Amino acid sequence: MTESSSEVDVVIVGAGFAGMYELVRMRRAGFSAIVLETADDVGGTWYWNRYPGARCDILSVDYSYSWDPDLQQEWTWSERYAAQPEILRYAQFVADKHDLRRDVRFNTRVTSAEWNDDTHRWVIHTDTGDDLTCRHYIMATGCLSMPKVPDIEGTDRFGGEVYFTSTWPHDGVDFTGKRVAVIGTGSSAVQSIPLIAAEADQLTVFQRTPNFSIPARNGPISDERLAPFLADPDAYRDEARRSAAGVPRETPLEGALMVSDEERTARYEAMWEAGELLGITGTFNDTLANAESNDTLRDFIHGKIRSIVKDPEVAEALCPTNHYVGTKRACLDTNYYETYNLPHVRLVDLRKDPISTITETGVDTESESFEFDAIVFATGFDAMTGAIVGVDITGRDGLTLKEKWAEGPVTYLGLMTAGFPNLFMITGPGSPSVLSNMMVSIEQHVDWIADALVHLRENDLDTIEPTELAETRWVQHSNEFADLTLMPTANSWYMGVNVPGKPQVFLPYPGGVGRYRVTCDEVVERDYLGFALDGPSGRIVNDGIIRELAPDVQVMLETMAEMGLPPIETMGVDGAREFMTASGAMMPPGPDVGEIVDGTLPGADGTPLEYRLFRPPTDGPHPIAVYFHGGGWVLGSATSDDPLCRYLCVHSNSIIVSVNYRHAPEARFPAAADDGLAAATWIADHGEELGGIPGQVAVAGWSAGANVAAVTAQQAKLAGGPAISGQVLLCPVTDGTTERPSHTENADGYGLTMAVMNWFWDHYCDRDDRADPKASPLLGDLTGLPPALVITCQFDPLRDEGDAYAAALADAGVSVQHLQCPGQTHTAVPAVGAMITSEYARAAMADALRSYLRTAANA
Ligand code: NA7
Repeated sequence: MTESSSEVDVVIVGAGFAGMYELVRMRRAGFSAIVLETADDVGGTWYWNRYPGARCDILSVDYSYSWDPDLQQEWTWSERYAAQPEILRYAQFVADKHDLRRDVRFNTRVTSAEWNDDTHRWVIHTDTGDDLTCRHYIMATGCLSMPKVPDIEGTDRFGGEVYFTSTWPHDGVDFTGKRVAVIGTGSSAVQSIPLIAAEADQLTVFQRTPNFSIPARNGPISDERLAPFLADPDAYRDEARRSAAGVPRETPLEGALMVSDEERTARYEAMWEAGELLGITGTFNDTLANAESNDTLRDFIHGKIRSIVKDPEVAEALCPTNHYVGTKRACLDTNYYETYNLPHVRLVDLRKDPISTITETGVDTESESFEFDAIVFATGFDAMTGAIVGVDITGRDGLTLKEKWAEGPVTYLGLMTAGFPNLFMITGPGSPSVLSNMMVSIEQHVDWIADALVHLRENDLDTIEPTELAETRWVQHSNEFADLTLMPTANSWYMGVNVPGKPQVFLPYPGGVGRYRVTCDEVVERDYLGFALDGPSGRIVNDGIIRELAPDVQVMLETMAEMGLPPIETMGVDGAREFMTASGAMMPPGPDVGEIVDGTLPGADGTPLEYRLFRPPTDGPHPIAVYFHGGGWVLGSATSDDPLCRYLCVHSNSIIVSVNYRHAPEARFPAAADDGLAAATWIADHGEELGGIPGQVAVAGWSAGANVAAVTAQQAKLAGGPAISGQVLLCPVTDGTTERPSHTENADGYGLTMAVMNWFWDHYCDRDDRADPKASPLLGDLTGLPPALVITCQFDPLRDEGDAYAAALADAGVSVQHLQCPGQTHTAVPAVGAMITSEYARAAMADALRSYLRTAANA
């Protein structure tokens, strides 16, 4: 490719690690490609960020290419965390080895790019005046490459030396004998401050937000740490690709609060000694999700800071208190906190004394004037989107990317965005990127893009572009994941908060690189699901949603699949019951209630039925709801749905009486149905004795328990009592025919399977009896029934029969609230404290009970 050519298959912007590898892949695939690069050499981030102390914060053995196996033999890192000059030399070595520079136009900045929908080409304009036309336009521009414009008044007034860590002079800076200010205490500052302090006459650090930092313990990597890589590099890399953050690590099995104080401290000490970024939040499995767990880590690091920094006031100022550990990118340092013990180093806490202006000679805070010879801005970047929207990119119909992303970036998989065909982003917003080892994420994106381009060529297609549905739902999925964590609570650049006026949305995908890779691969396997592909042979729109399950449900199902448990129906009845008891014991217990009373009441045939009564902590008497547990009429007990009962008790401020009923196969149909009515009658009659409001009860239940509840409401109507004020039916079994689409679509893979459902039915009820409304309440007379809340879940085999029941109740004139829960499964809603995204469904259950019972009490 020569400079005079103006048309290529692919233009790649950026000659950092992403652009370099993309060029390799394009060449290998036989595409003509040009890389445009502002700098005069390769290296990207490592070309620009030359400040003292700049080094990676992922071990170099991990932060290195895997695509050239020989490279792993040819290059040896001198330290655990290589410094910038060594990483830049590595990039240059790769460029030399693969003769990459011949396809790179250095000193060339892309100024704008437009899509031509007639020619199906991008036109790329550069500041050299040379335009390029290409089929595919790939932004390999990095996540932290657009320095934040200084937002401090008077910045350009300062007459002394001004430096930005992000664009450091190539021949270095000598601070000897100088009075130096560093503004900012992010990673760049934390790395550079000790080295600047070693030279400067005086160093003043202006800190707005302290960060969490642990010692990097840099030096040669230990044989022990390197051993797994050397033993089998391919397996090691493969593990990295499947891991959460792109580095092989054991997944912690415990939460921070599950171990003793001593054990927790010992593990944190080990983390502090190990000096690895991912270890900070990777010591326990709930550090980034549970505030209380995170507090234990915060306290530990605070203790370390206080033990190192001698001046207690300075130590306090350095202790981060306004964000959880890991919700802003934590740092690895070498002597950072120790530096504040030096007599010529001063920390100015801007939270107490903000900067009012930068002056000709220094910095004025609200209460003090400082004079400096040099100011170092370590103020960060317009992260993840800055470099992308920094170029005027115009897609189809004149829409610019800046306009499209005005409320925050919208991408499919962080790779592409609708309206901008053939525009790819490497590690774009919506991909794991900055939450991961960038090398692993870069290689995965480059490979995916290269494969997509080959796919287009092989299928005589010109363009690829995500559908709006696919990208909207991807953004939603990513946000839902983020909302399961503490990450969105911090004022971080992950959230765009550091740049004034930037929309505040969580930018990277927080589901982990392994899971993300599986997702990207699945998109391809499902014929580029969520993409429209177009070419001379026609347009193929494969609209769809790649991840419909709520993220916590997805994680739960993945965990269960990994456990490889045998199907319940193969365990035998006793085995299944034991299994259900054991798995229930592993669930969070649910909220505290005022009182729990265990007792028995007479069933339909006089058999004593256990019940557990949950009384709210508020003053009574309270109205009463009768709750029937799930378990397919075969499994479960009065205590097996404890967490949900506790939740309903507290949130509806009602007594919940969870009552057992006789189980199959020992007592087959209609034992459970008859016991439901007997229990509701007894509880309504004995309400006062139970400390509640007598006369009326509501009924509630889950799954087969919801079947018993629905049948009880019908039987009570037919029997003329007891008075049922309302029915709350969660994923009810309503119809024994099991021939609806959801029975097939969701037959397997979502917790409750049709195999086990059929096993339950067979134990409970003869086929001939299933048409009886006491087995299939959908077939009953629904007129005159009490108001109902029916909750159904998208990925539940029972979804359609629940939906049908809600519709039939409404047709019969019953007041029905029908809540259909997208992304949820049969077992998700009862999992109080474990499944966060179904909280609204539990809240709806409690609200419904409250309203039925209060209405009844006031009647
Ligand atoms: P960061 O982590 O964004 O740090 C920037 C720092 O500058 C941070 O402490 C900011 O405080 C501070 N800052 C920014 N603007 C101001 C103003 N106006 N006044 C005072 N202080 C300010 O960037 P880095 O370059 O250190 O690190 C970026 C990443 O590169 C790093 O995480 C690694 O992944 C590599 P704030 O926290 O906003 O209050």
